[in-house]
Amino acid sequence: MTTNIPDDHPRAASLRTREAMKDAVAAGLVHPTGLIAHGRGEAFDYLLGERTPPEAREAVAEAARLLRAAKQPVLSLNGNVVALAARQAVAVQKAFPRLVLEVNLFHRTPERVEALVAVVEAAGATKGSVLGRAPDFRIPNLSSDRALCSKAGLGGSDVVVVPLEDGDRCQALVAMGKTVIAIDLNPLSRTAVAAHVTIVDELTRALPALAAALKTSSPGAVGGTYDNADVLRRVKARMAAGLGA
Ligand code: PTJ
Repeated sequence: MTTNIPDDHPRAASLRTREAMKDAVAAGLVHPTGLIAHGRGEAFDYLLGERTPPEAREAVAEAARLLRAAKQPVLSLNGNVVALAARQAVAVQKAFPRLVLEVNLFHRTPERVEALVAVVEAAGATKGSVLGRAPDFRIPNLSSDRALCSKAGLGGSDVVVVPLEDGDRCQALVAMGKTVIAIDLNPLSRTAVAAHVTIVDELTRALPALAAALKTSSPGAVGGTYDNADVLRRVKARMAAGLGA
């Protein structure tokens, strides 16, 4: 059932995205619990005034530096990410062709992986380039199906971008010695805290900013002056100020 969303509705864009997410659940792309994750993201975006904060720009610049220096950079894709931003994810890969795209799911079924890979290819990824269908690696100390991945992608990566991630896998990736860049509107999440760089911004704003930064950035290793804890502290203060607290 399609809902009539009037163009002049003050929340038309948000309602259209919700409608698209609902359709993506019906199509088997997004897991039903992905709608809950989306709602949590919306709530935090509200606290940002639905605008990119300066702290996210700092994080994007650092992320681009780290990715440019990586040997095997990977962007991890789950159901929500593909439904919301397949086109933007492909644009990041086109801006930085060494970047590997890999579908990696918490609620993993072969059918969902196939369907999500097909959507990313339809959005412009080179056919056969999106990994995820044939995992040959397990992330250690992670019992969920998110542990299943590819050596040529997440398994062998040194720098990995994890949008809308669950905390367990983020911590497991950090424990493997990988440099982890999270995109997460919730600055309190375990993912946001565990990652080396956390871009606290909405995915469809963050990915185009990352694509643009990758075109101009010079490479840089982890361990410079960037301080993720300080960035998170400042973005939390910004959200609190948004509440009038
Ligand atoms: O597709 P699957 O099977 O791999 O499952 C994916 C979901 C998203 C269901 C799974 O990873 C999950 O449950 O995620 P969490 O633990 O709810 O974490 C998602 C995080 O992303 C939350 O902290 C949200 O605030 C944040 N988030 C949600 N929507 C957005 C977002 N961050 C940035 N942009 C968004 N659009």
